[in-house]
Amino acid sequence: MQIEKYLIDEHNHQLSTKHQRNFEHVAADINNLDGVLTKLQAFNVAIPSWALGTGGTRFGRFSGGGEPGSLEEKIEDVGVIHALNRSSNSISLHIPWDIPDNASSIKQLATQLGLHFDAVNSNTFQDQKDAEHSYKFGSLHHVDKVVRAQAVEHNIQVINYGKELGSKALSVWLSDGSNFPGQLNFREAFQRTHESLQEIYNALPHDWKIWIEYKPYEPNFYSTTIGDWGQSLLLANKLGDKAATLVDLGHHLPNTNIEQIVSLLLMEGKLAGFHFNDSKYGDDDLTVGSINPYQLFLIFNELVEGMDARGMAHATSIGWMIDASHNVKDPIEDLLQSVQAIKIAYAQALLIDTPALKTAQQNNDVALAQEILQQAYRTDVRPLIAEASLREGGSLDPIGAYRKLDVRNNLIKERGLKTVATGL
Ligand SMILES: [Mn+2]
Repeated sequence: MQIEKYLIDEHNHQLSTKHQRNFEHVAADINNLDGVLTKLQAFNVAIPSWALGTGGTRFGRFSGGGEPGSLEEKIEDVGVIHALNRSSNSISLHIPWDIPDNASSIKQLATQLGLHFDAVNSNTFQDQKDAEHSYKFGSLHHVDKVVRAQAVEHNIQVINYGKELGSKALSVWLSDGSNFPGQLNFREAFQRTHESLQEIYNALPHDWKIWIEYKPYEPNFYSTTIGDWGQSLLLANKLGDKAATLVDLGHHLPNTNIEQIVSLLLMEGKLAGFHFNDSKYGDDDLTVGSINPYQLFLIFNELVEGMDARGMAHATSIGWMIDASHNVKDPIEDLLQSVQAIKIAYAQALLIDTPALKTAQQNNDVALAQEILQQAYRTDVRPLIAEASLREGGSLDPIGAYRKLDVRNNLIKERGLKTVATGL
C-alpha cells in the first residue's frame, strides 16, 4: 500500500498550532537555525530488508499480521516509512533472503517511491538449501580452500546483484570463529580471512566500497575471527582504500566506549558507517535510543565534530543504516521510532557550542565541558525534527500518523493475518 500525501497533510494540519508554538520556543535559542534544519532535512537512514518482518530469538518467533511476503512488499513498507518521515530513502538488501529476481522492475518500484539501494549484505553464516559445502566451521576463514572459495563466490554474486540495483557497497559480517580453546589457530584463521577478503576486494567495481563489520561473540562463544574494531581496521588497512570498518552499536562488550572508537576511525578515514540499534546486555538489536540515548548522543557528538574536522558531508560521507530486530513491536513502528531517535541525537549534536567546548577543553575546565555537552543533550529538539520532516513533505508525527491512518490493519487486509517475512 502507499500513503496518499493529502492524508499526511490533513494530519499535520490538526497538529500545526501546537507544533508552531513548540517550534518557535526551541528555535529562539538556536543561532544557525536554517543550517541545522537543512542538515536535518538532508539526513536519511537506510532500512534493512530483514527488519520489516517480526524478528525472533532462538526460542521462538511470533509473527505479526500483514508482514511483507516478497521483496516488492518490503520495498512498499520502506515507502510507507519514507512517506511518513522523509528520512528513509534507501533500503539495504540481504542476499539470499531478498534476491532481486527482476532487477529492473524492482528498481522501478523503488524509484517510484523515492527510494534507492544502499549497501548489499552477504550471508555466509547459514547454509543455503543447495549449497555444496557447509559453513558449520566458518566461511572466509575455513581451513578448507573449497569452502572459502564458495564463500568468496557468494560475495561476488552479491556484488553483482548490487550492481544491477545501483548499490555502491558490500557489507560483510562473518560469524566465523571458534567455540572452544584449541579449535582454531588464530593467526592462520586471520590470514585466511584476509586472503579471502582480498579476492572479494579485487572483484569490487572501481566506485564501490567494502564494509567490514566486527562482533565480539555469538554465534561462536570463544573467539570471533573479526572480533573488534582493531581486527577490522587491520584488515581494512591491508585491503586498501575501498575497505573500511562498519560499526554495529550492539557488537561491543558492555560499557565499551564506542564514541572513542568512532572518533579514531573517522580520524583515520576508515569509518564505513553504522548499523544502529540499542542493547542492554549483548547484541540485543533493540530500538535505537530505547536503552541508552545519551551514548547515542555522545557518538553523534564525535561524528559531527570529526566529520566537520575533515570537511565531510554529514548525510552522504558514510553509511547510515539500522540493524535491529523487533520481537514484540510492529516492525514499521519500531523503525519509525529508531529513525526518530537517530535524528534526535544528530540534532542535539548539531546544537553543541563547539568553539566553547574547545576552549573549555583547552582550559581543562571539566565542569564547563560537561555543561556544554549536556546543554545540547537536554534540549528538546523534537520540534526541529518535526519541522524538518514537514519541510520535506513528511509528517509532524510519523507514528501518530501511521496509527491514525490505520496502516497495519490495511496491510493485514491486503496481505493476510498469518504472514512470515524472510529474514531473522
Ligand atoms: Mn549489523
